[in-house]
Amino acid sequence: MMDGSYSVKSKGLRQWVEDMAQLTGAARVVWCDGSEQEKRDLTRAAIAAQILIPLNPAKRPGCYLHRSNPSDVARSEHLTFVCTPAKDDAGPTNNWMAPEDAYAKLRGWLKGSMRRRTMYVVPYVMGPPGSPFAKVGVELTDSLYVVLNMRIMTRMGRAALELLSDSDDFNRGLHSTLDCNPSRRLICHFPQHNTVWSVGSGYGGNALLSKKCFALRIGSYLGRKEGWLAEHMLILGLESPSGETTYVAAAFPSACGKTNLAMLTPPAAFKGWRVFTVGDDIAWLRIGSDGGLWAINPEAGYFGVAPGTNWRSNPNAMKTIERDTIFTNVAATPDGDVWWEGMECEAPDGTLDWRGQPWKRDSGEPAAHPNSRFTAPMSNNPALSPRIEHSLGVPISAIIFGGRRASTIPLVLEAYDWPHGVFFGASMGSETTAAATGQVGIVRRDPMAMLPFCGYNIVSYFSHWHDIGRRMKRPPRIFVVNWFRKDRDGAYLWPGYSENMRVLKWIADRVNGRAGAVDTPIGLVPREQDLDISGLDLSPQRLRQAQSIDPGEWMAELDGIEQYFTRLGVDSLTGFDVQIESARAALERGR
Ligand code: GTP
Ligand code: SPV
Ligand code: MN
Repeated sequence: MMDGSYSVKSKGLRQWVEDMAQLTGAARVVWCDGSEQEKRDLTRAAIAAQILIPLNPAKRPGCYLHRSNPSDVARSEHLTFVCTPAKDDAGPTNNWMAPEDAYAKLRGWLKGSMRRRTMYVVPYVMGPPGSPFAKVGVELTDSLYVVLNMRIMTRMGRAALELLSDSDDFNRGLHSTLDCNPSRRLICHFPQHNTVWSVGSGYGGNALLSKKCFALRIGSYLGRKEGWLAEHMLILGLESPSGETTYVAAAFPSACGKTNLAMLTPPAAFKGWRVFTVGDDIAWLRIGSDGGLWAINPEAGYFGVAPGTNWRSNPNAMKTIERDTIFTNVAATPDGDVWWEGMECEAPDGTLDWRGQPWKRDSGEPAAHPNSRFTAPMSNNPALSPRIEHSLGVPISAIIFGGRRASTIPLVLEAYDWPHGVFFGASMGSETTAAATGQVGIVRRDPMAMLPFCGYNIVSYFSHWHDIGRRMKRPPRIFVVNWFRKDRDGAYLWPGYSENMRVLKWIADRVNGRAGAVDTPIGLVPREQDLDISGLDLSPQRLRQAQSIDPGEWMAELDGIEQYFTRLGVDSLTGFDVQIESARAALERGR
């Protein structure tokens, strides 16, 4: 911790911190430096305040459990606003408030909100410092939990102030927990001021302002202005036995498998193949001097979904969370360890649920919250890409769009070209998950998995995607995947997890010109001989079902997509109307 702002060169930063301390009436202002000593001090304070519960150091060294307010367990999309001067700039998918109204309302709530609290100044860098991609943010927060999470999720502390130097160009994030009451909760973005004000929530994407607020909502706005893309994407490197690495970025909606794919362990039959994690949630993508698309992961840690994570589904994640991890809203075992649904073992007797109450196995209630998470440093990941600190990032050969769809969408599909792929991305649908409050399991359109995260008009966002495509000499190929298709009995048709490697391999072989495909009315798919299913315990009939394209289902899908685009006010410049018509015509011909 630094004694004060004396070493801060940025006048704009000093002034802003002073203004915000005055507004919130903070009893104390603490500048974070990111040091080990500071981590020890803040952790001790968090334990004393019962914000963190130490886990058994023999089982989980350096690990803690946090139980959030039960009314504050996921992102609050209905309370998230984009406050651009003109409503149209926020577009049809964002909640909008006039900036002056939002500032006025929040000022009222923030006034004196930190009177008995400490305001932590958390400077951080998104991206490798020194990279042309890197950007500085500063979050002011009264939450120790937020500070300790930001320390894992970003490159936090002195490095950020050094990079910022005397510049005033940084994201201004103000966060106050208030009393976690949803009736006094708002997450407001002011893209034109590079500013985010978040009040009334201490959870995840609502409160760790580097993540969805800066890296995606404000990031996408800046990306449009500056000619790049901020996306809700994992990045991975796929190394073949001959040592060739193919980099892939994939956009799946929240809790639809990004972390799992990014950390994939290939199945036994894929000897010599390796997956390296570059990022698990966010990608910043730029056109490189070679005319290709280059990506970095702006984050430094993972805020991953706990339920479903186990030694079989994701051994690299299990390794990653063995130490120095903060667990949020998982269940606690009597021996000081953690538990969640989808672990391979039963919960032991005496397990406490995510609220800290004794868990009754027959209660029908989960022990861990469905959106319970781990915050872990990426340096713990055994599969971390060696290129993670590379200032230019990695060259992307393929982009994948995926969702959680029980029907219609085949296991894998390849677009004919960039505009067709943009149409795929824009028309994506997915079942809602516990990552946001609201009903779970209903299919909603989620363009590019950015529905909750695009910080400006989604129709201009589609044009921006087209524009990026036009500016590239060597655009990545675009694919669609669906791990979540079900049979009539509701069982998954595809085993998923490590077996997704088989689909990744086809994708890599396609972009490297080594695999075949066959045309369908919707796009290109692998023929039976194109997908490597050696050692896979799956009947050919189920695989065909997972891969099938049903003309009736697709006609209905296209109708749904068309209605959605009409609702958004998508114009013919996107070319989406032509894409829909040619798919319809192809389906008609095929019948
Ligand atoms: P966010 O962090 O919310 O953006 O989510 P994410 O996209 O990183 O999702 P994550 O990888 O954490 O997976 C979410 C849930 O889906 C977990 O419960 C996983 O176990 C499950 N899941 C991931 N991959 C697969 C898969 O291939 N098949 C099936 N059936 N489930 C999967
Ligand atoms: C998501 O919901 O997509 C997440 C978790 O990655 S949160 O940080 O809460 O947004
Ligand atoms: Mn996410």
